[in-house]
Amino acid sequence: MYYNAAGEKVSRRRWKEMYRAFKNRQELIKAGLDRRALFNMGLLTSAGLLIAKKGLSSRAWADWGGGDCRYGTSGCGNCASPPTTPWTQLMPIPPVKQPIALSSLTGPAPTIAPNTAINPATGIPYEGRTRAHQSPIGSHSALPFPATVVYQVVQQAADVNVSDDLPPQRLWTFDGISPGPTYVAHYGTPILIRNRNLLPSDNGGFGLNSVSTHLHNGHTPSESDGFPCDYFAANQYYDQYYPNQLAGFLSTHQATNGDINEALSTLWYHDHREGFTAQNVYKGLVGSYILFNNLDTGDENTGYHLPSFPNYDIPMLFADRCFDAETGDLVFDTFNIDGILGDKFMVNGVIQPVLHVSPRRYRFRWTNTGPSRFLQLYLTDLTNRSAPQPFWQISNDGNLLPHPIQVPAVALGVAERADVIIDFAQYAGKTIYIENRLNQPNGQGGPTGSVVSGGNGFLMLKIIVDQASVADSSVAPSTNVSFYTLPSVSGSPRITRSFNFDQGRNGEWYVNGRLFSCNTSRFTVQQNSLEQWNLQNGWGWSHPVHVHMEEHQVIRGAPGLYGSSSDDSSNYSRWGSQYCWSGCDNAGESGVNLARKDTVRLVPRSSANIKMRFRDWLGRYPMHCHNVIHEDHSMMIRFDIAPSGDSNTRP
Ligand SMILES: [Cu+2]
Repeated sequence: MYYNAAGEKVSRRRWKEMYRAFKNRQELIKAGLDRRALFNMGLLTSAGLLIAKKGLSSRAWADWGGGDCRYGTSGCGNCASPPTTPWTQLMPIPPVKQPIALSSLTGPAPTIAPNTAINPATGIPYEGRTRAHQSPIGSHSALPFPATVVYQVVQQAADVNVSDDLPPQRLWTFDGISPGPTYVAHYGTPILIRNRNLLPSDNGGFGLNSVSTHLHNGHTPSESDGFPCDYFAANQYYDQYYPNQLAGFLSTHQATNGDINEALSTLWYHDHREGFTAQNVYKGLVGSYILFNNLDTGDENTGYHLPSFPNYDIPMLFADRCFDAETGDLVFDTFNIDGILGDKFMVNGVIQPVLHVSPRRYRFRWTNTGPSRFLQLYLTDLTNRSAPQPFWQISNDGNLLPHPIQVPAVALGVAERADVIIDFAQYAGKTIYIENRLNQPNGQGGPTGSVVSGGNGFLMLKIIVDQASVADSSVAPSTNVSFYTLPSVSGSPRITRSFNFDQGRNGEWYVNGRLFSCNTSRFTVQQNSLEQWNLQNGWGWSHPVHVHMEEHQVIRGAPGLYGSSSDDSSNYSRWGSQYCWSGCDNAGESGVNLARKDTVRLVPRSSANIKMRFRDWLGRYPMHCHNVIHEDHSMMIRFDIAPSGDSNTRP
């Protein structure tokens, strides 16, 4: 049986045509032809679209969906990966990254200014950094240099097993694994990571071995942020300094040590190379970064009493991917600039794995790593599919909510996160699945806004509650628990700016009608000021919009859960009516999304207004769509933070 992306049966002949188009495109990609070469050959339009010729239509692959992961009446991806048997591998839990002695770093000792001395072994500068670590790093007691905790991570190709039914995949990894190791950091303890690029020039079809690692949600100085244009070459290193300080710690109008209500918990890191973020992330360059403090401690006997790390506090990175129908190799379509939807679902790097748990509370840190698919995650009991299985959401993005909220599901655009508490005591001896029920049939639109009923979506993780009963000292989220309060963003902004996220005639993605350029700063934010940004979306797609460096609060236009099905009868906001209308409050889903965010979902024909303060660090940062395909083509805008700002209201 053969299907297209609409879930319609197609003939074997048509399927073969689609496969041939796909192979032709892969041949071009593997030939290493860049966009300029393809353009010169007359195969690309100026906007970067592959022209319809010899089966190379930009839609040819996008038309192709189906395969064994069909659900409901929709196809599920831009590909037809080989069949894989689910639940044969355990869910990997990436190891915690271990610090090393400063003297154990490969190469010269870290320096405040970039080490541009020529490495005699390579003939190029040791370090790829171009700007010094900014003041007061090295001159402030809280910011010693080098940091007292030092890591070294190596970006390298490695053969990784993602399924027993597929050949080993040659991925790009941190330390040989994808996802990479988990950093466990603590507020008040700055760290330095020497990031070594040993990626090969042979990319096996896609990816560029020039990288910039971004710590997503980090309150990070610009030169360590992983700004997309701060990429560095193979055989260089880049020292990144993460202060791990509360936002406001250098500000004149905050407490000396920063605002505790700005504390972060769940961050993640990923490649952010300008123009190649999608390829490099798709190829494996992602990982988790957790921040603890004396309230969110990682020990359920102290602080907020959240389940202890690492036994009962587990990061889960979700991703979808396409594999070649015949060879089983991971494939990427560089000619698809709408968004790539895979038909295989991975958790922590393995397709449909299994997790065994004890009958007690767990904290799961859910991250949607994309590249393009939106998720709405439910718990499903396949023996009682229509029964709601509510759980507790305690954070969104990197932030604990003011208090836990019981939810039927969590919606996550690319890069959005949610920490949830699930009490498996109620499921002792049973099997529960994490299921994505959000309908997103193909790469030419965002989610439809509808969800399918329980058991008819994609089962991503099988959780078997068969481990021994153990003590549970963690707090029950139902018992009047509270976390940080929301920092104030009341007051008049110094300036209100407007941004339009839309698509040009040739399929390119814009912010305010202009493409991203590394060297063009489109506006200047004044340090220690409050800004309001009004984000307006176009018609056709949903965009998860991410702002670097500072978090925001959504003051209008927070989207909630998508759709409504028989097991979601609550008054959550729905597709097309995503505003927080009167009556929604902090107890509801809209309240979840009115809390602190670093990524706001724009749904079609909607807008969202956000407010934020810019503190502590200066320099260049981007705002961009986190559908990484859109970001690369090139829905991103650079802004700079400086002692005095500009008055550009529509940059
Ligand atoms: Cu987008």
